[in-house]
Parts: sequence; C-alpha cells; structure tokens
Amino acid sequence: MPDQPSHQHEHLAYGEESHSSPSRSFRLGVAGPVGTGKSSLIATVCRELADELRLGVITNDIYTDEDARLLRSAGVLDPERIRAVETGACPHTAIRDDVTPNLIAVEDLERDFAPLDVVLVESGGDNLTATFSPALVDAQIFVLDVAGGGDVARKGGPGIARADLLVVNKTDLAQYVGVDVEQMVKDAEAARDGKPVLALSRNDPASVARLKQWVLSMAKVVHSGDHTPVDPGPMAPHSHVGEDGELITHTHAHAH
Ligand SMILES: Nc1nc2c(ncn2[C@@H]2O[C@H](COP(=O)(O)OP(=O)(O)OP(=O)(O)O)[C@@H](O)[C@H]2O)c(=O)[nH]1
Ligand SMILES: [Mg+2]
Repeated sequence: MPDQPSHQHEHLAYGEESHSSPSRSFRLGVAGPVGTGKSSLIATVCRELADELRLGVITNDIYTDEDARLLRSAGVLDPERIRAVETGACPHTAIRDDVTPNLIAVEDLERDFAPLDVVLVESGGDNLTATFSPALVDAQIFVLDVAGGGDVARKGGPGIARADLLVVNKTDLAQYVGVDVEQMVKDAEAARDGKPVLALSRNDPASVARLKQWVLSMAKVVHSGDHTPVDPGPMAPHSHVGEDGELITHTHAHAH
C-alpha cells in the first residue's frame, strides 16, 4: 500500500535521481467529453498501480465533489489522497486559463504525501476542444468512448489530435452501439501524426495492461527530467453568456 514503502517503491522513486525536485510528481491530466469514462480510467490506473507507485488524484467538478466521492468509494486508493477542486465555471477555464486553484491543490497533495510519483488530474467533462495547459500537467490523456459515435475521432480538435495519449474507451459496448472499433482507432491514428491511440475497456485485461504500461513509461520519461510538456493547442473560438445575459465570444488563444 502507498503508506508502506516497499522495495519496489524505493526502486521506482526515480524522482530522487532526476533533475526535477524529489517532491515534484509526474502530473498527468485526464480530459474528454462528459461521461466518456475519465473517473473510471483513473480508478483503473489506481487499482493497477497503487502498489508500485505513490499516487494522488485531483478531480474537477463545476459544482460538486461528485467525482472525488466516486473515486473514494471505489476503494482503490487511500481516500485522503483524492481531493476535489470545485471549479465554479466551465471546466476548461480551470484546466487551461486559470490553473491556480488546481496547481495549489496538486502542490498541497505533493507536500502532504511527499514524495508522490504520479498525481492524476481529472478535468470536468467538457467538449472536444478542452485540453490542459502545460503549466498544470506534464502529459495528458484525452478520453473518447465508442458510445459517443464512431465518427467522433474524425471530428478532430486539439485533444484528439495532440494529447499525449488518446483513449477510445468502453470498447465492450461497441457491438451494442454499432461502432467498428478498429475503424475508429484508424481514424484517430490518422488524425494524430503517429501519437498513440489506445482502445480500452475496463473489462479487457490486455487493454488495461497497455494503459498501465503507458503510464509507467511516461512516468519514467518525466522523472528522468528529459520531458517537455506539449500544449495540444488553443481552444476553438466559443461563446459564454455573461452576467448581464450578453454573449461573450473568445478564443483562449492567449498564453498564461
Ligand atoms: N461498459 C463500460 N462502461 C464504462 C467503462 N468505463 C466507464 N464506464 C461507465 O461509463 C459511465 C461514465 O463513467 P465515468 O468514469 O463516471 O465518466 P467521466 O468521464 O468521469 O464522467 P464525468 O466526470 O461526469 O464527465 C459510468 O456509468 C461508468 O460505469 C467501460 O470500460 N465499459
Ligand atoms: Mg468523472
């Protein structure tokens, strides 16, 4: 368990030998549309890796701590290592425009449980254009699911095209929603210029093993100090209704 350092923990505490600070974890973002399985994927990663790596989780919800409570009740990680940030605004604002509350939450967790190997940050479910700022995470997973339709991968967007890993989730449901997973993965690969795509189902152990392997190898690269976070790119222009009912259109193209 995380609080009882094992031989493996000592072996995997690569942060201590790296250029980065020993208390600095690999910060891994998980983004994607509502309900595609972000919390479930994080629960799977915790279940698979909690014995090998020291983990923490930050969730983002607009009004609640629903995702944090769901993850705590999954029993896959010490509940104290799972903390919620209530964004009070569009999820993309909290993971891209003003990352301060999330950064504080990540740093608090890293300090309280130092050293942590990986902190997973779940974005609130948003649309296809929301991605994490590289100021908040070292790498990010964008999660689609087959139930959202086989053509989603072709629709593109910064997360689909340039997240460090694209997951096509819930492949066990493909037969019920008439989606050809192989074709959906091919479409996604075509949009990604060689970056990895993973067809995943929590009921398919081989796919779960591939997810685990990806997280482990990414953690190694980040802790080696050789990794530079990549910004998937700005959001598409979009509108919010302002306090006085006026329509505010902006692009999020500016850097923070
Ligand atoms: N069949 C199947 N269902 C899944 C899988 N992964 C997640 N689900 C289900 O999909 C639903 C949504 O999963 P969540 O993990 O809550 O999705 P989320 O992306 O975190 O949702 P939000 O945080 O609300 O955006 C739940 O009912 C899960 O049980 C999977 O691999 N197969
Ligand atoms: Mg969730």
